[in-house]
Amino acid sequence: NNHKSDSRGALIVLEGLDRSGKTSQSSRLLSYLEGLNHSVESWRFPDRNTGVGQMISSYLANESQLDDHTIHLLFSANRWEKRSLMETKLRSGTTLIVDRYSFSGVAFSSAKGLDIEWCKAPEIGLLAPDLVLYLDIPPEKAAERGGYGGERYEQLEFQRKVAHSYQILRDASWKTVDAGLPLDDVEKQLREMVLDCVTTCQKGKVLSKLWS
Ligand code: 2DT
Repeated sequence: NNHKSDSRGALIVLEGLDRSGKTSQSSRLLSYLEGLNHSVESWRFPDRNTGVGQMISSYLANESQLDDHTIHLLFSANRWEKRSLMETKLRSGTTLIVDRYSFSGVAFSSAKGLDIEWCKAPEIGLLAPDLVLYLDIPPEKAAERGGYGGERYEQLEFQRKVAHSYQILRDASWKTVDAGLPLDDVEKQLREMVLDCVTTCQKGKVLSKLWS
């Protein structure tokens, strides 16, 4: 893959409510960048394959109960255990398309009533994304799409709170796309933003840390 050794990859994060289309768009972006011969991988958090990830997975499936602070720290630990691999990949020129990251961590836990600064603290020092793509959809519209599985957070009332938390969290650097549009239209907009970011990173944009 071109540029592999002499320029770094981009850290691109997709955020949004459940059923906003993050997973579909991640795989479309992966194919798109692969088609352009970029070195690229698609990641997601939680990563349910690790030991910590298995604890998270059983919590989400309502098979175990955990204190709100405890599960928050597990989600964060699940990112920390992938941090060094993430940095190695980026520095070796691989772009990472990541489905959910620290912003989901803060949005979901603060939606339960936890203090937002407390929620952010364990994320300090993780790699900062080069681009955050927010797939914006009203909670009611997302719910209409159906296919909420039976997992813990997949309820309209809670998704409304998460949407509110995302509004507080997002800053001017986030790129928002109307996720109510047809998939192809959303993809078209995302492609442009992603390509732009990949190019900026290839040109030497510095890899930084949260929260900056
Ligand atoms: P998926 O349905 O996308 O697998 O997400 N979540 C996720 C948190 O509460 N904190 C986090 O740090 C992350 C990454 C969002 C599973 C659910 O886990 C929530 C939905």
